Amino acid sequence: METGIACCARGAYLPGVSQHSKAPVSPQSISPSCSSRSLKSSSLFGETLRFVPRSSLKVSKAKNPSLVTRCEIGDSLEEFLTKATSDKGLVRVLMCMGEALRTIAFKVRTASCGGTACVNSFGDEQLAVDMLANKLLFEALTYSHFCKYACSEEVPELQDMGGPTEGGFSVAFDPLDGSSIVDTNFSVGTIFGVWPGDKLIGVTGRDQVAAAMGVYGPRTTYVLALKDYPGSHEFLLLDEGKWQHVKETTEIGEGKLFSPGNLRATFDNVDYDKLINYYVKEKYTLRYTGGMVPDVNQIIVKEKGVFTNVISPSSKAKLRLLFEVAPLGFLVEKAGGYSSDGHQSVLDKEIINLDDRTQVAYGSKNEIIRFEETLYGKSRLKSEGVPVGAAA
Ligand code: AFP
Repeated sequence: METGIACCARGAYLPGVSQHSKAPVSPQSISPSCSSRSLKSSSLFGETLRFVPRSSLKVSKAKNPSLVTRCEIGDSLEEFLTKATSDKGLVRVLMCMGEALRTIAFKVRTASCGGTACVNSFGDEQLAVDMLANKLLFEALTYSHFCKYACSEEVPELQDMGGPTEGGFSVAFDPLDGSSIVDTNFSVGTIFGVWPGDKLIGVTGRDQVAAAMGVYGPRTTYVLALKDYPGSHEFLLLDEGKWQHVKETTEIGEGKLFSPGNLRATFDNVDYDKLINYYVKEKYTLRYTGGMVPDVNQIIVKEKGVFTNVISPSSKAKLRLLFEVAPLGFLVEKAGGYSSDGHQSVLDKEIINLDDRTQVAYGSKNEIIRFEETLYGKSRLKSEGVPVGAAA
């Protein structure tokens, strides 16, 4: 652990690398301790890529004043987590998931694609890359020793991971969202939510203690948020295998950027059709890949925009509340944005079945008001003022 060094005393230079790791990491290399390995500085670009101007350093205020509150851009994942929460079990779960994400990123990058599947072609075990991601995440959670139950979109049944109920966590994940677009080389990602104790049923997204996504694109990032710490935080995977804190988002502003999922529903949902026409008439910029992780991540990174995935009588809900919608809702709301199923925040929806599905929108406040008003004539977020609905 890189503790004992006051990060505020570091000045403009980002922390020296003291952990060693070699990417790629084989599945077996997620060690039981999940300890970080030591690293050498990047031999190709040296230290220059890790230089950040003083002006970009930020100081965050945690709600709990007993926590150290000076998390800085440039912190390693471990430094950030140990400052952001005093819960060592949660730190361990998130560190172990970081190890798995790093391995998955490599497996996605090197998968052979043909026909209907993308397959990991290295090592003795040849697995479809989404199944390999699934396996790596279950392994990471077992090794964390703080996960009671885990459950994935691929295996939607609670698996006992051996961790404690008291002081432990239950984790739901989508191992590789967008697996059908790996071959086209679009960005894909892993999504997960962390709940306290042993329950993933009868809980809501608001009960999460943390949520995160791994984004496998031109850059590999780990975006996470903690219940008791402000903001959503982006960590970049450096070439030496270390996660470095590169961005904090605490506000989502207004801006004309739209990401319209399940567009086929506009055929028999006139209100969704109206909403889409509004975006077009108002000359919004279209940014949609069909991968929910990059499509929602852009709202957090660009700090503006809206993502919609709306249903119709002939086009039913596809997105799963537990594995995708609630964890991403947590990340967007912690970043200062809003979420909605048309009537309420997706974080207030009770998870009744592991496989529950829902329509959803994420975005800035006005975008979510517009979404609710256009689809259902009113918005819970609106007290007064000028209507923003497409029907206005
Ligand atoms: P896959 O994992 O099957 O590729 O699905 C990805 C996804 O669940 C989500 O990432 C997208 O937002 C959504 O599907 C897009 O679905 P449609 O292409 O059916 O609109």
